[in-house]
Amino acid sequence: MDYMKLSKELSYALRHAPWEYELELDEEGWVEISQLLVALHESPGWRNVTEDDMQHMIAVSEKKRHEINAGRIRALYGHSTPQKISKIATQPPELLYHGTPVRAVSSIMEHGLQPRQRQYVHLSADMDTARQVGQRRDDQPVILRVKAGQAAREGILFYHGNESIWLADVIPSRYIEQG
Ligand code: HQG
Repeated sequence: MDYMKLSKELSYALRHAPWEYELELDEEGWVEISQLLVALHESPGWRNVTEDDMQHMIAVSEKKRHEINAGRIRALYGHSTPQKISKIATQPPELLYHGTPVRAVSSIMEHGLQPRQRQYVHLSADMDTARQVGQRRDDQPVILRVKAGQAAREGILFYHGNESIWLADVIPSRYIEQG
């Protein structure tokens, strides 16, 4: 079993295109694993995939992208589906980080951090994670510091994704520092 491939397939289904699997995410992004399996079993590459494979994939993944509970599975972050996944706002750490390509910085400092194609802005709890996120698009990404504590106290909403990822609504540039 190629667990990385399975993770990508499930991320696609649970973050971006559940309708292609005849699934509907509930308000918190959950779907029944049994329904997901019905759809996966129709495709030749996933004919034998099981819930145990999904459990194992989550256990061996470097990043906690998905979670399983009581026969259901969901993506923890990254959604782009039209209906916004509801999250409970919580107080973030004082500082969060965001890794981005050099070419995006001037626009971010002008317009703030925007969710772009996703439902929420994604922030990292530490600089290493932010660097890895930024390196998807630039060998030498810029790591921005986000004054999350202050932003939250002033009304910007933050949400927990996993232990290293936080989500937020648009973050105005006054809370963002470079270098
Ligand atoms: C940028 C992956 C111009 C932003 C990662 C980013 C993460 C702006 C891009 C997770 C902007 C959006 C999310 C503005 C934001 N002007 N550019 N005003 N505001 N941007 O992929 O944070 O491996 O939607 O800097 O590791 O890169 O798939 O967000 O470069 O955790 O699990 O617009 O996705 O996780 O890109 O990544 P994305 P992201 P997985």
